[in-house]
Amino acid sequence: MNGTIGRRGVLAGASMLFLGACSKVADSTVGSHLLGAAETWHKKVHRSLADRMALAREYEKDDISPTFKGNGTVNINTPEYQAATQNRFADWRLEVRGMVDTPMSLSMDNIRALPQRTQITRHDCVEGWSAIGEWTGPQLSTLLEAAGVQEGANFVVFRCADRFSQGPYYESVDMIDAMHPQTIVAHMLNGEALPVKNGAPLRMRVERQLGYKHPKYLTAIELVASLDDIGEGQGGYWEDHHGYQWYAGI
Ligand SMILES: Nc1nc2c(c(=O)[nH]1)N[C@H]1C(S)=C(S)[C@@H](COP(=O)(O)O)O[C@H]1N2
Ligand SMILES: [Mo]
Repeated sequence: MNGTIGRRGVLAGASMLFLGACSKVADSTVGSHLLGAAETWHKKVHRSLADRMALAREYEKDDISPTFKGNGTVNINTPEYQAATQNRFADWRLEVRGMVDTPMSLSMDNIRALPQRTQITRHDCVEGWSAIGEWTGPQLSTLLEAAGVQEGANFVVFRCADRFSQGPYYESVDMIDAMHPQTIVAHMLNGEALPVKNGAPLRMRVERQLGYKHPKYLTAIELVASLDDIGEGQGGYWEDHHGYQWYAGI
């Protein structure tokens, strides 16, 4: 796959799967009504893929919430993090590692120098609150294309600097959410550097997912084939410790 998985790569891979399945049915002697059923299934899967690629609603400046509350970890009481806030995260690094051709360690300047996306979206937390904010940062797809995703990488794991009760906070998404145009590595909220309570200096925005899938205090992006060896194997902090759904699409 040449180290890059674009939107096309994901779709081409998916349609190859469908073609394989359909030709198997066609070869069988079971009859054409089965083929018809397969076609319906084929269309449904296409529809749901298209649905997964659809954009989350974007709002206007006037819709921005006056305050965007901090939830979960809202500060990190380690000497390292406190020192990092003091020098405005000049030494913060974001690693891109795992199943990539070129592992990277990016500075905040590197991240700010990439093409940026700004989006005003609504964040929905399972605890029952929402807030609208304007987020800015490079698309995750830009970082993944630069690093060169290797064939067989199926998930992106996000590592965070904070510990949240039982341990480190981590999350993961599949390649469809990873390559989604609104999945960005945000370093700004409402035109300002990301506040500490909202995950300074970097946090994910995965706009088609619920709030807990948006990791704050981001330190690394890891490409993996399987989630089995990540934490307890369910793909994230909430999934492993509190039984939340891994797929929290909205
Ligand atoms: N590292 C880290 N990321 C996190 C959390 C956390 O506690 N630690 N909480 C999650 C939850 S449940 C929500 S709703 C959002 C809250 O984002 P906010 O603090 O910007 O409101 O961050 C998510 N990402
Ligand atoms: Mo949440």
